[in-house]
Amino acid sequence: MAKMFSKEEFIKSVEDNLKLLYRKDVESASTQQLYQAVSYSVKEMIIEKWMSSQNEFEKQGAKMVYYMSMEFLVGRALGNNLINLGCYKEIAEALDEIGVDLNLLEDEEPDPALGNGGLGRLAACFLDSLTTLGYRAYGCGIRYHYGMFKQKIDDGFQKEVPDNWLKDGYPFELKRPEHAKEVRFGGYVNYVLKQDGTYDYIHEGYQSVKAVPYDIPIIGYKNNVVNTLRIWDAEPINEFQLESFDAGDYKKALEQDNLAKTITEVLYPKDDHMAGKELRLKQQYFFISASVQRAVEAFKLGNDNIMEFPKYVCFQLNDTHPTIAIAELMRVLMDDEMLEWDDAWEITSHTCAYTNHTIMSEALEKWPIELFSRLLPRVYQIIEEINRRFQAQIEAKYPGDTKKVEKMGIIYDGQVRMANLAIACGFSVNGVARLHTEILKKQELKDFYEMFPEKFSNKTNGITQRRFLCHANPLLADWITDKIGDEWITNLSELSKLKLYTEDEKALNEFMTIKFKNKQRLAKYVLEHNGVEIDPHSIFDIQVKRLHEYKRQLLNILHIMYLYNRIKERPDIDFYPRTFIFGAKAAAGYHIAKLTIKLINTVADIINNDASIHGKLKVVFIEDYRVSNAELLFAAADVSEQISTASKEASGTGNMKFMLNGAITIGTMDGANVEIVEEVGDDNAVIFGLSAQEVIEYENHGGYDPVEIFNSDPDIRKVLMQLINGFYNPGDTELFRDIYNSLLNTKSSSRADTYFILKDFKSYANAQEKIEEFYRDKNRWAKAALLNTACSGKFSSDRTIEEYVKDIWKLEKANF
Ligand code: 26W
Repeated sequence: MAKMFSKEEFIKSVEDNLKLLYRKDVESASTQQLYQAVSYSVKEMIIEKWMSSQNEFEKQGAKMVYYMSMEFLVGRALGNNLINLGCYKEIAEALDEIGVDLNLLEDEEPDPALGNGGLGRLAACFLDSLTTLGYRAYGCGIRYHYGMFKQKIDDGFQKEVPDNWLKDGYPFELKRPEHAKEVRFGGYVNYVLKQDGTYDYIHEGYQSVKAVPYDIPIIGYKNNVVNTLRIWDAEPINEFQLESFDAGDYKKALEQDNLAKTITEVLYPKDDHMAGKELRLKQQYFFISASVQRAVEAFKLGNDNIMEFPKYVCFQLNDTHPTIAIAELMRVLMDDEMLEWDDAWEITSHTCAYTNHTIMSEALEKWPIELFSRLLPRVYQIIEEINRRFQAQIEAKYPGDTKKVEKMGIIYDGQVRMANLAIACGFSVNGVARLHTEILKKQELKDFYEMFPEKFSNKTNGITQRRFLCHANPLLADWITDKIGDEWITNLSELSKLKLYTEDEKALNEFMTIKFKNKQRLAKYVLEHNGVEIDPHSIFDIQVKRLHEYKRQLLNILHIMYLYNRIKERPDIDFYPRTFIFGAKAAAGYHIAKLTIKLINTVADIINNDASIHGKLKVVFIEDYRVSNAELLFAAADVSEQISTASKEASGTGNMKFMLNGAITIGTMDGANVEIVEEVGDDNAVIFGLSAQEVIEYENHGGYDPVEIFNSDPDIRKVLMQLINGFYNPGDTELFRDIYNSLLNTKSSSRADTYFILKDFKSYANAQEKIEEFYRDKNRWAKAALLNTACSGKFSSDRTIEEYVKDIWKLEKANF
């Protein structure tokens, strides 16, 4: 209980806010107005801690990390802030006493969907753990006016609707115009020869925009530490210049205005597909230049020896998207701080660290030189010099080996390769799961690993149990605290004490009863949002993540079609009722992904309305999958679908959230699944399919022909034929032809069945049969479910952050 809290005071503050904001009282206020008023009252409780934290950190001159990310998928703040303030229950009670349901207020809050998926949510979990562990940190990002699009399912098809999350204002943000920064684009660089024979580089003819920061408090769990997520918005550097307008320089005046308007307008809804658009590069440079300028300015306030910068500051680059920070820090140190190249390089190469989140080639960022040099002439110049010096280093180390330059060059073949810049300059490179890091070392970044082995390390991802257990599953959170105390909330390895209860019948029943109640809660949500009735006694088998071919939602739905065929062929079959639940957004232009969503909804309609199978099978597609409804899904799952083609999923984090909430994983040995199985034991998870090694073998040496399987396996052939014989879509038998072709059509450019769906099909079907058999043994299942929760301690983002701190950031914990 936050010391300054009293129910009466809080309710008074809410009533005052209602009056102040809306001239309303509790009775007459709308739920949205109550949500706003309560949020401002909670903000009031935070402000003191926020100010004192920042002052203490400054006074102590603690080293800090700037976590640079184009995405922060923070989710709703109200409930999470109350949990971390340690007063959720008290506030809920206080509000209940005046007839207000806190849950309803929470549903009024728009999800600040400032991210696509895994990478963005990881950044949010990291801020929660950094602050709860007492480390000084800034999240640096963009205040998109429109976040991840809202997904509407219309006749089974995904429709994208703009996400105007700021329309009612966002109570937890604080505008800081006093910390605004100027960011320059375009123009050209003039060389001015100085007495000492060196040159001064003057940037001219540029357009600039004002970067204005908005700060969002990140509250530590029950520890007076409040860090800041700083998201930058754009404003015209100076209001519309009438004189230049009069001077007929309409274009310049208008352009500056538009520049400001467009930069932070919308998040690129692309996940794992590079968006080579000029605006995307502008967005990257915009928030990075503002953040770097501010970081140097803040450092100088407390320190006058700039060479000590790396001792007090670390820039963690969340994938390649913020990599331009390297050249921008060089620019600021040389052009503003007047340092020589070598000093600037000494600082920069000891300040920047890079995390790789994907091996998908289409996700690796390469910018055309033309675009880069036109938009960022001075920064490009600096990258040219970094590249020249790095290539000289390569030639020195591998004389005459042109292949090395071809693979490691930063500027090559007309492109600026951002990953190469990050690795060549940064002092640290990490993957996000053990298998992924091994694949980076041995395959994707082999040459760099050979040249800089000391830079490479693994940091297996994690998730915050404050949101994904305390907030998402309060029934289970209270039960665990009742059994082992509440230390697990800040030390998740405590959960291992639950192993003591795996032989305790009563405890197992209590555990599964909680799971059943969470399934009922989800069933209520599905009935309200999908109008589909699902039976909480059935097995809830859930796959929620971005729609991507390598994540193989297609394998899941093809298997469901196979199960349906079996039930139709043998109606008396003893089949344990299953409810398959999907949640997934597809990038707007990703055709096959959107077609897969249509297929899932089409199959769902047929199966859900087929009375002859007596509800044995139900299929549900959750519309607009996002952080807030994800919490419901993780708590209600029996089976966690982690079925990506081995070697493709860098880590996954949904897999960890399901494990924490007592679901059993059916999956491939990919990403962090490998470490999940290691922690829980392979008899408490069901693994199938090709290994990463086997997949890489096939990719490097061929030898896989999906047509063979089509011809030899009648079950698979029947299912694939149903894609094109109108069984599911009599009106348009060609609708799913592209999916059929992606699996079999050897003629098309890309290899047929690129993600080995037919190859892993029967192994997957057998694994699913194991799941059914497993589930029928109630005691064994309950034991395994409890063990998954008990063994999930490793997957707290607290553990991940402690590893980053120990090996990369070298931060001291706050002591206040
Ligand atoms: C340029 C467009 C773009 C946008 C986002 C390319 C790539 C991305 C991200 C790297 C994609 C992403 O979210 N990757 C996921 O990162 C998670 C956190 O580390 C991992 O758990 C997932 O395995 C990985 O797919």
